[in-house]
Amino acid sequence: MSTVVIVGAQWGDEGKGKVIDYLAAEADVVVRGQGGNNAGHTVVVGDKKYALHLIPSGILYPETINVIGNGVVFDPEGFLKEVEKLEAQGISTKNIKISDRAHVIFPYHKVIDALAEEARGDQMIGTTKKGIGPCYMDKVERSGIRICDLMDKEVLIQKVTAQVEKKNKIIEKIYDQKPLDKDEIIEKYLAYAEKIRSYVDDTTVIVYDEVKNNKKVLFEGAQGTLLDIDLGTYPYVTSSHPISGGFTIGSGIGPNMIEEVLGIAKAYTTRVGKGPFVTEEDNETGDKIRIAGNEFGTTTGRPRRCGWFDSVMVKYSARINGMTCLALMLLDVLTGFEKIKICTAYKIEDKIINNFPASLKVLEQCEPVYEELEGWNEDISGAKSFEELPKNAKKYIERIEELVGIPVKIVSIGPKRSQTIVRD
Ligand code: 2SA
Ligand code: MG
Repeated sequence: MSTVVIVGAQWGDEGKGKVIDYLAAEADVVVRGQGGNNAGHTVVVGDKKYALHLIPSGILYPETINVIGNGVVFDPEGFLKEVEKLEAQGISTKNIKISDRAHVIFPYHKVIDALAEEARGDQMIGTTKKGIGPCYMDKVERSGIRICDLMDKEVLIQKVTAQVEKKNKIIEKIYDQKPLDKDEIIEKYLAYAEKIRSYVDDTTVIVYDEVKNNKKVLFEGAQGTLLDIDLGTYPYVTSSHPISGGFTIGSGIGPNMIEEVLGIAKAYTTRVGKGPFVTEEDNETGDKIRIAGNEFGTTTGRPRRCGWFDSVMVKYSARINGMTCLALMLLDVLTGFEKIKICTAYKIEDKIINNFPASLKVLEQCEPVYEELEGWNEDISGAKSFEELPKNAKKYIERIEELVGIPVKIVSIGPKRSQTIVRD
């Protein structure tokens, strides 16, 4: 297949970075189309570990073009820090293209993100405080500042001046905090502009041409399906479209240019941030998964909430993304559990629910209906094929395929590139 979309099937952190890195070996282009440096992808190569946020995971291959598409919200400070870190690790960052249409994150977005969270009190979303939501708000309100504006000194000064004045009113009048200094922001962003200028391009043309020339293009989703602003667990979601359809808008391609949609799911479920989580194990089981899976946020270091695999949710994900197959990640984390549970349906009192509900109130009342499978104790981290896996691990994978309704083509049994089983 020459174009593949990779999406998170759950609430993010499914291990997309690893799969993308694996597939990027053969890709000509890797494209990000939504979110920003709220994302955190960990890629392990040999004994080196790379934490990527805004830069596509194809960066670890010197020949791959890495596109930051128009749908991304771009934080120049975060970007330049990431570039610096990668360069220090010996990774060339030459092959990055930043869309001239992407919206830019400014300090007032981050300040407002944090203040709005605080104001929400116990209704807080648990955002990464990277300014993502407020930047998308400006975009939708049609007052955002884009990369093409950042590239034009006159436009930048005019737009930042207007925005800082407006945002300071919010910061001072609503939140009773110190206003931001416009000149300081302008000076900083003019310097950033020069540092990123060589990366800026019309990425819609690059992506289109590459697809038309039958090059291998990977669309790298960030966050996960259930964090989608439209189809996720609203309002406990991010402000963009992490689903496959998000790429048509977020990178400027037609939907008919997407050939395959690979969903990435963990062999269990995690969530960072607030919101309902039907299969959560807020107990010793959850702690055991968290420790075995090192379930802490890549961007914020927050401990992730952990629980069992939820097939109601992943089946919903498979449907709304048009997933053609699934990669099942972190299967090794479940080694040593005597019994492993899979949620096959939800119920409220005696009523069985098979489709993922829209209402949070309903979702909060849902109890998981579990099926219990036998676990395995064998170390699976060195398995080279599906056949080599213990009988119970194979049964677990096959049951997931049955419940979700699509094949599991990739099984990950450890963080290394070599610990990846690809099935025919
Ligand atoms: P935001 O900052 O506005 O996008 O937050 C809104 C919700 O989206 C969730 N969110 C994430 N969930 C999982 N992983 C994410 N990336 C980092 C990681 C997170 C981290 O890979 O670990 O390091 O903490 C991510 N980004 C956003 C967020 O938790 C809110 O629920
Ligand atoms: Mg992550």
